[in-house]
Amino acid sequence: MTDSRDEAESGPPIARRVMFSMLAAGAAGLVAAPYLQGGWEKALGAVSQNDPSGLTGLLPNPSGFRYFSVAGSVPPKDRTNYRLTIDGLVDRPATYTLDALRALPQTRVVGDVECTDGWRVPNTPFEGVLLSHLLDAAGVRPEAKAVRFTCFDGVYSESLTLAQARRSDMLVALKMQDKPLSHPQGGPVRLYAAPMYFYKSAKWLSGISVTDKVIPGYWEEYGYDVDGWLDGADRSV
Ligand SMILES: Nc1nc2c(c(=O)[nH]1)N[C@H]1C(S)=C(S)[C@@H](COP(=O)(O)O)O[C@H]1N2
Ligand SMILES: [Mo]
Repeated sequence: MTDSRDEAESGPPIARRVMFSMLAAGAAGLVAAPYLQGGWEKALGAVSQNDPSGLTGLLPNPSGFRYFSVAGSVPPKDRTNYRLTIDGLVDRPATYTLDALRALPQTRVVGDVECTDGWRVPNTPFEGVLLSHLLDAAGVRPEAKAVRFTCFDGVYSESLTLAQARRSDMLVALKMQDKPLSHPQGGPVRLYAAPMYFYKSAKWLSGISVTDKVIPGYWEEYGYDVDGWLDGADRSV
């Protein structure tokens, strides 16, 4: 897998062509999503000598979760260097350390984890700070309409309308299944948008910016629904 990442960054044109065709596959729609399951590293692994079948990236680990990242590698962050910034259309922009987030009231949300390609881990408990709490603390201005999320992988982004963001099941999560979120799971802090497909739940969350309109996120540029409600979700906001 490490070999394939090196190829992607610096390697021969063939690797770049493969990457580009993966991108085109993603653009073709949700049907192609399982192929992209493992992110670029594992998608490229599909043509590597280590794993000619590419299947390792498609198999769930024993917990039922699958690792997904559109970034080749993401430098881990911990309580010494993690920061979450809230800015944009707010009266009081703020930057939180991990300790500062841990010191705020913690809320538990239990929901189904499910992405567009059908993998599912039901009744998964997450814990963290309500997104609405951070928005209220920052003082959202009247003209604000939406929230944009950015990540310290430097690539991924997501969005919610302000009304969606204020729901009581939208969490800035610090824990999953009663344990601190690990780095592969998007820790130390990720979004958990419980009523929506898991692609809405941005991993490695580093920025929350209040905006005057919805700015489509990473996968939404490739056709994923901006309003990524799960089937059967209570859509009232
Ligand atoms: N930063 C970042 N967040 C992300 C993604 C990503 O590639 N990068 N993938 C999304 C998708 S499509 C899914 S299914 C989940 C996967 O989370 P997991 O790796 O913890 O299972 O994260 C979502 N959030
Ligand atoms: Mo996903």
